[in-house]
Amino acid sequence: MTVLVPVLGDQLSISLASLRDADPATSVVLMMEVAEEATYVRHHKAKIVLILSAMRHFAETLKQGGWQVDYVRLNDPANSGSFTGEVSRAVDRHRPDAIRLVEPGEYRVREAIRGWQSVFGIPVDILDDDRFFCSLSDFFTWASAQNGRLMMENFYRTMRRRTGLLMEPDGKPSGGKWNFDHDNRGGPPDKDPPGPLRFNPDEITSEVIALVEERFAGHFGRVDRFALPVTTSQARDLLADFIKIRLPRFGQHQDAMLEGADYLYHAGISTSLNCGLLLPEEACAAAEAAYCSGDAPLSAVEGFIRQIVGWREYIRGMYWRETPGLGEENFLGATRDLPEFYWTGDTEMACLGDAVRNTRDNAYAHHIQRLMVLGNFAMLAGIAPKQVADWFLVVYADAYEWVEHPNVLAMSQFADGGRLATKPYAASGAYIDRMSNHCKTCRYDVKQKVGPDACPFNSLYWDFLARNQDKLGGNGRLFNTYSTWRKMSEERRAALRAQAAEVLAALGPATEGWARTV
Ligand code: FAD
Ligand code: DLZ
Ligand code: SF4
Repeated sequence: MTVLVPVLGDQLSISLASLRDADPATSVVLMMEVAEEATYVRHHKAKIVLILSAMRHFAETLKQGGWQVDYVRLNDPANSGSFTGEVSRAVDRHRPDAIRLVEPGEYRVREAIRGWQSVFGIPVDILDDDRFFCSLSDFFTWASAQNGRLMMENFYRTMRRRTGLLMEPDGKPSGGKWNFDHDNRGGPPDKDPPGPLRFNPDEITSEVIALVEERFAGHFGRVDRFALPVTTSQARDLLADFIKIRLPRFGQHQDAMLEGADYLYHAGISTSLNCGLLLPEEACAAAEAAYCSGDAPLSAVEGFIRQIVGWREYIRGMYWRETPGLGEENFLGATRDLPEFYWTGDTEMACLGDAVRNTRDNAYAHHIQRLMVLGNFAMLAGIAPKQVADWFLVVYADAYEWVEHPNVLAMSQFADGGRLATKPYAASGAYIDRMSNHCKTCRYDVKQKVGPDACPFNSLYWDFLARNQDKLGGNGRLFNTYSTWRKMSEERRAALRAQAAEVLAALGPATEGWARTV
């Protein structure tokens, strides 16, 4: 009996369910570099390098562990370019009795795999991806018991109880509180702390960089400073360094931005978590241990663990609950094209320019840059959510539809009408000024709302609310905001809307079309 075990590029965990119980003597592990995965959206070059290099390293690890690995390279002349095409060729080569794989992270791929059994005429066994704390069936059970409103905070508390993370023996949360958000609202620090560990490309990565530069030359982003972890051992070093150096102040500066500071106190571990090099339980256990040993305060550790046990797991559950519909939603009816500067960074708005620079150079931006600068501006400007989602999927090395769609479409663009977030994450320049030092050097004046020097976020904020009053006016959490709008004089409101119209007219559409598939 021969079993073909396809392992996809975001399944690079030695404890993967399909490998865990398999017999190396009768299994053939299939790893496939396929063009379709790099081009269904035109991924940032660094993401392609990351996945291909990590796949090649993982294949070596498997071989050393006694596995038979059939590895198909991108430049193999017979490469069909797709998962289904490569599994078909592998079936011809190995004549397996069955195919066994872990469910993929994206709906698009899951749909393709569902057809394999009838196409290949052999059993296809699809296993749960148990590299998450919460299985999808447990998430759906939790969701169906919520009386309609699926609050992340409720899910998070359920997960804390279930995992025992930061829980006391009496069943109470450590420190007597579930949430230390109030301690975690500090503004920007004076200087950038030492960033995440950087890993110089070895021979395998250098070869992949050359391949990607040649084959995907037209894709967005820089790869000449590629330094992401591509093995589990590197990912663990990255995590250990974060726990020691940046975790203690992670909470305090979680929402802050500093010009030129790419990671601030963030961990930079999402690329490793999402392709399987690092497991979420390792990250949480390391953070909890730092609290127990007194090396990091509870507010920081709780904040970090909430991101992983709460947000990451909740987002994944929401993706599978809401997909495929979510990708097409557009509650606010936004239709404008994505402005060119999302690709070029060529804007006088300092906050946006810095976020795009980080994105282009590192295939990274931290949460507040993504949510309150890039996402916020797109929503205020009324950019079509599908274009915003495609952009986010292209530009980040940690982007997969399961994590990107709920974050972008539901959280940052309110395209789902509020099933995930109770109100839109809309903010004027004042928020960015409070949380960053960008406004100090910006050509615009954050205090001004109209006139040639006015911060564009200010008029766009009010215009967004006015434009969408029929859809958002009844939202209780926006009651005070709409009261303020109504109390403004008619002239003031007209001036703000005229200013916003000028800002929008100057945006113009993107011409590069990086996101479009080739
Ligand atoms: P840290 O701030 O150090 O947080 C630690 C970990 O918590 C992260 O590595 C991540 O695994 C997890 N986490 C935190 N917030 C979230 C969240 N909202 N959803 C899921 N996991 C979370 N994350 C992705 O992994 N891929 C994406 O494509 C992605 N797109 C996003 C788009 C938007 C508009 C927004 C607002 C957020 C997005 N996020 C995405 C979530 C978050 O921004 C990134 O996980 C984070 O910036 C990764 O950097 P880090 O490892 O330094 O995170
Ligand atoms: C992102 C990516 C890229 C760029 N290339 C490959 C690849 O060549 N082979 C592969 O197995 N996986 C790749 N991936 C990751 C897949 O896109 C990911 O496994 C699916 O989207 C399922 O989540
Ligand atoms: Fe951004 Fe406005 Fe501040 Fe400039 S003034 S950095 S555009 S918020």
